[in-house]
Amino acid sequence: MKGIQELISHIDLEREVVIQAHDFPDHDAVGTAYALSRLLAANRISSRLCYGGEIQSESLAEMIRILEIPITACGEAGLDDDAQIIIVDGFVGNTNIRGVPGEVVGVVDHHVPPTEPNCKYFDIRPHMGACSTILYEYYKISTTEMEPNVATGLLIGLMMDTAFMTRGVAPVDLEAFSSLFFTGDWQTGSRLLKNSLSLADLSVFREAINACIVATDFCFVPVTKECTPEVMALVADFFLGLREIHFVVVLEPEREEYRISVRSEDNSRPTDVIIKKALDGIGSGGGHVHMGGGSIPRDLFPGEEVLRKRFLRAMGKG
Ligand SMILES: [Mn+2]
Repeated sequence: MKGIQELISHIDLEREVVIQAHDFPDHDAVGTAYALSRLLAANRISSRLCYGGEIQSESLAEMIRILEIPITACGEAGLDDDAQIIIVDGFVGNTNIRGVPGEVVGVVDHHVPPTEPNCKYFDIRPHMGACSTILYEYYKISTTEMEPNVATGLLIGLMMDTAFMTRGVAPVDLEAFSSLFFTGDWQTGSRLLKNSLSLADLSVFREAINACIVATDFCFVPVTKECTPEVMALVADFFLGLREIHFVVVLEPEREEYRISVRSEDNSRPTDVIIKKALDGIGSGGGHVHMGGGSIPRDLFPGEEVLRKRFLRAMGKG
């Protein structure tokens, strides 16, 4: 059985342990990283928390403040080559993990990996709605009492990734939810998640509503304004909320690449499969059945209309 004791058996106690959330982390990644560091602490192993890129989400920044999570950017952490890295909610083969010094000893994740991780310990459970649920199980199996702040962080991660328990939910996610709900502070958690937009984001929505192209139940939404992954995800969720729409692609330009955020309400069109087909040869991406994302380097970007048609073809419609 995978769990904290097996992970610990692979850790060299003489060397530093660093828990790394994926680049431009989300609530699930930070909540999981924090829970893991506290669980290691309960086993008398100290660790540091870091992330690649930057925190782009205001609500995540507030979660970190309120829960007093001691996480810093990898660049500021001053990691040395000797560090033992545990990656959560993402995988080293994945493009959203930045190459940091140190040895990757562990991966705890709920995304389908592109290849099997090449490290001492990995626990990857793609059927789970959130990485937070995996940490819930680690606490449960090891019968470790969970601090309220840890529970709140995991609850936020779980609610975020499952869109308040309506997306990709496994039975164990429900078990985790009902336990974390009473151990943690669900009011704070839901307030943070339900106020993640600001007036400044309205311009992106305005543009998206004007630019969207609908073909039967597929909505393609090219925006030209740069926005955070979180706002992109909320734009995608907004369009998925339209009764006629069952598949959404939001396209957004960044400095060096185009990013896409994808949502599906149709199990026969899982986002990870459709993204891989549509971006074949021009970009990369992945995700789960109901939510996914990807990126296309600028020099390979085929143009909005060609990209839209690639998605139509990937869905067998064109
Ligand atoms: Mn996640």
